[in-house]
Amino acid sequence: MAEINLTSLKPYGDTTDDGAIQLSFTLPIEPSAKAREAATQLVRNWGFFDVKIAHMSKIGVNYSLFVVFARTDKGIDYTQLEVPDLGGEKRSYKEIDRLILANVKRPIRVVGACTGYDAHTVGLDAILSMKGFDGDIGLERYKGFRTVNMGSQVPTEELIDRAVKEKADAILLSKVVSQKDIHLSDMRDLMARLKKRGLEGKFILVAGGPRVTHKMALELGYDAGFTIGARPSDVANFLYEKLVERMDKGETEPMSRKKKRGK
Ligand code: B12
Repeated sequence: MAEINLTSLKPYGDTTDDGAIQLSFTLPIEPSAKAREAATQLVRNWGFFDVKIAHMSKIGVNYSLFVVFARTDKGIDYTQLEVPDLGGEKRSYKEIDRLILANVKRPIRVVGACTGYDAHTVGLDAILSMKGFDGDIGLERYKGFRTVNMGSQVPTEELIDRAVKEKADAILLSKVVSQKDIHLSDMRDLMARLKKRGLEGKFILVAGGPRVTHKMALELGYDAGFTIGARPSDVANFLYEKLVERMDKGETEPMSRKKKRGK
């Protein structure tokens, strides 16, 4: 097997280090030989070579979709990257439920919503609803969670009001649409309003969505960010561990307990 050069990591297409990539984009012109040449030159202008148009089709009046194969010689030094990772132990729902019962001694209260303009509820439902996602049951089905799913297009103030009313331990925010970085502004909006109401640090703050990363969430002052492929048990386990950490610091009820948990 070919050795992988991690100090200059490149995409793999047919052979190691060939730098092969696939791009897809739309141009606001009709498909034609000229449009094909425009797409080719555009991709070359971006620094790629061996540019091949694999697909060109009309996707509306005056719009063409392109799928392009190309190559790059630029790599990244993978050994130098430092990225925060949610990590954590993988635990089954039964195990997490048992730990909550043993160590928190009450259900963890969570309130979730998609705020602002965002109407994409499938991601949040995947985490919260009974049926869950990818064979992993949702938080509603755990004995160790009491969940409120407020659905979509919830004004941020209403989400905060509900979290206060429910004495929530955690707020779960789903942001799917990322046009014009609306996911970032809505995440900041929640943080700013919490601060304004003197509720900063009161809740465990978890954001999720396809364009959310854990790194980004931490930078915005959240406790965690979950992205594509997140499973309910990952979120449940994170919430359990975070709550126990807060209890140990005496930041939340029940009273501070220093005992090592996880057994
Ligand atoms: C279904 C869908 C819709 C449905 C939504 C129905 C519903 N009730 O949710 C409808 C038809 C309403 C819709 C509308 C629109 N949509 Co739409 N939609 C999609 C689609 C096809 C699938 C999204 C989905 O359900 N994914 C499956 C779930 C399970 O994945 P997920 O959301 O990533 O969730 C996972 C993780 O991200 C994470 N997660 C998500 N949220 C949370 C929250 C927490 C707390 C945690 C812990 C984890 C977590 O866990 C989940 C499980 O792993 C995507 C394209 C795609 N293939 O993704 C476009 C897409 C999201 N839509 C898009 C757009 C543009 C729109 C519209 C603006 C279209 C329009 N012009 O009208 C409108 C916007 C409406 C609005 N006001 O928000 C764009 C967004 C582009 C962008 N960068 O912002 C996409 C990417 C399509 C595209 N390629 O253009 N859409």
